[in-house]
Amino acid sequence: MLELYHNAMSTCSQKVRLALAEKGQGWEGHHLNLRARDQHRPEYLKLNPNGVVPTLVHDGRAVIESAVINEYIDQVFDGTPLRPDDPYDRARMRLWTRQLDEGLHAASATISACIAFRYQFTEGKTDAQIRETLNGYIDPAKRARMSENVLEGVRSSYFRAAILRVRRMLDDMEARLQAGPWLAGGTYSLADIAVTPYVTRVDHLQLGGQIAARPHLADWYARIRARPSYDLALTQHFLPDFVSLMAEKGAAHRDEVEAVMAG
Ligand SMILES: N[C@@H](CCC(=O)N[C@@H](CS)C(=O)NCC(=O)O)C(=O)O
Repeated sequence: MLELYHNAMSTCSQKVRLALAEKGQGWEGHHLNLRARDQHRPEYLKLNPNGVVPTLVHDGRAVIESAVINEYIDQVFDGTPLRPDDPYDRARMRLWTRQLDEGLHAASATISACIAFRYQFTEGKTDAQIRETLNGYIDPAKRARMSENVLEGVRSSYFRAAILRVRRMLDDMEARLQAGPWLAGGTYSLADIAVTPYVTRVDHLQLGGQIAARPHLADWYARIRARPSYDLALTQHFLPDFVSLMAEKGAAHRDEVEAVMAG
């Protein structure tokens, strides 16, 4: 039995749903409401002590960390391989997946929170309720970052560096995709899967101009969205409230973000 503890709009969950869709693997879902802090409930912390989604439970055994989960999925389930055979290409694939845990995921989360998601934490909430939610983050670095991002929005001291980090991802992808259709080797791989949610987030935040300005990236993104896995793993799970909040607030802040991107 295969169970996935996930969240519809979480980038890390999207990565894992993509890998499962590419493998044609069915799963039973347990949806966690991150704003209601389901991820911090004691029963969930037994599965994932980091208090984050996703968690894959395969025949009763939990696997955590989306990059680790995706390699596990590729090893355990039949279907088209998602890791290149060639050791050099596989190393390059891991460089793409690894950078998410080395700042890129945090940068994307910062931009999303500063521009849009902060309103989900603050609207209709008392100061005490907002504090309680922010104090709930288990990782102290994340707690500090999210507190400032939610309270200060685009004035957060984390905002500018986060935009520049995401710009670097877009530039790195454009440079790599000039040499071939996929990020690591000659075939679609976990590298392409890993960054798909983050490029989608750029798009949702009304920064699609940054994708269009990079022709190889734009072509890759069109091919990625045409894959059945994108519909199954992402589009079918998009929450209209989240998408419209990102569209509204993203448009309001677009000039500001574009100015940092251009700087
Ligand atoms: N390195 C982890 C990061 C997981 C992560 O940060 N998940 C986010 C959603 S994308 C989450 O659960 N956030 C809620 C929280 O931190 O309380 C992974 O790749 O699985």
